[in-house]
Amino acid sequence: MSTSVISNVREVNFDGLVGPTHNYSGLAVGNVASMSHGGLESNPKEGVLQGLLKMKSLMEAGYAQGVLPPQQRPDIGALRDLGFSGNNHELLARAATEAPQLLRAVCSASSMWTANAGTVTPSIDAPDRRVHFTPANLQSSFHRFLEPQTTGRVLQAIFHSEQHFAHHPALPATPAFSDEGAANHTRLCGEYGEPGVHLFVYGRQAFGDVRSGEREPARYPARQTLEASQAVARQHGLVASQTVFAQQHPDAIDAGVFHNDVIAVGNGPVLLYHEMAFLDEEGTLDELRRKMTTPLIPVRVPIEAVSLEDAVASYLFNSQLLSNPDGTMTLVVPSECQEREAVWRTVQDYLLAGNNPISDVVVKDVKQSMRNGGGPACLRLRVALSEAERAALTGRVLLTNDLYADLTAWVNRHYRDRLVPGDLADPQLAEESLSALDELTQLLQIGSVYPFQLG
Ligand code: SUG
Repeated sequence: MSTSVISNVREVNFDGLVGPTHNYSGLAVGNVASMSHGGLESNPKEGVLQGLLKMKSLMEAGYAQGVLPPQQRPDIGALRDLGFSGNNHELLARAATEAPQLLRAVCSASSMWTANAGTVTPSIDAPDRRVHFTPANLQSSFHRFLEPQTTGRVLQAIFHSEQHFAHHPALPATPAFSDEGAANHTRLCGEYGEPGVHLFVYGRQAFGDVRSGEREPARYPARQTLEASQAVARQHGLVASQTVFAQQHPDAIDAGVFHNDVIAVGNGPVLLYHEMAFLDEEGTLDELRRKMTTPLIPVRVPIEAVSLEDAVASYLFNSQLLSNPDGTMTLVVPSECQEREAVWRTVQDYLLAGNNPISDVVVKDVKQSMRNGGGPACLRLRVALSEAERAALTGRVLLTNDLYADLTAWVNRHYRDRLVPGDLADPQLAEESLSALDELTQLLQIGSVYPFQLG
């Protein structure tokens, strides 16, 4: 462990492709957008193309861009585990009449939000100098609890080299270890190849002695536990000097901030956050300052500038903060930010005009995802990789013009442009979805990762 800095480390954003069954079923409790759009018509084709366009424009601007495949939906195996039987047609028809809520859950395209796929520690921070991964158990909702197994297989297929990558099991899927992955984890550092400090944000403590729940949200569930965050840090070999565990403000969770990435985003030494992000704002910043080897640059947005309601509706803090070679940063915001006057004014007069590295703002339309509560930052999993680690990736997963062209042609061959929850029982949709995914694994050259491929 003689190296203290690794050169040529870049952040690669691995965006999740929106799956062919993308729909609005209102499944996510505490997620205002998902709850309010349940039952609406969705457009899976538009959704996946919006995501691909975001990826392409960031690739063209010089950022490293990766792709992660969606999951097998409908998850027929989950329906079988729940007692439905017969061939796929019979089983889907029975689920649709007897338990439509289960059918909706096994059709959710929620794996598009790869910020929840897992937690990643870059090699410079790990004692064995490998990149570490833990798939998130996502046990707080049934439709997302279905993700971790395939997520683990996909991550192991792409980050396959044992020399460079280490994979850990998802934490026990029980409320005490409720884990939602990188959406509640921010690594702060100087250059990407320098050692960083890991900020883990949790909503509740499972085994602590919090008296009568007074510091926990009252209205909506806290999805991440302190114990889960601590366990992930332990798996990755992170020690106390490298970690800060901060509690999310319960009032923010009750206002619809179901993940920390709905109210804060960090990159390099910059932490852009809303004043209601942390229960102990000063304590959190002090600890970060003490542990970081580079000066922290906090960019605090006060509640007078952006209300919690505006933060949740616009997803300002679910923007991507991207580093440029000249030391400046670009903020990739969802177009909903332009629709809220207070938010747009804050972007212009405060963030861009302020004394901080954010030098420009790029607006992206990811409305299909936004209506289910997923903004630009939800759609990507950040993996900081050295040149050797990038070269060790398996499959065709780094975006190029050719891959973009192949993926859009694949979308045009397979995706529907209209889906209402009632369509989910259509056995034809299930067949279309599986044949699209089978073709995708060939296109991405990642081998067999789906249950239907594994037999
Ligand atoms: O877990 N929505 C997701 C949105 C996740 C956003 N991710 C981050 N903030 N990182 C969720 O609440 C809704 C699916 C539906 O209703 O079909 C949903 O699961």
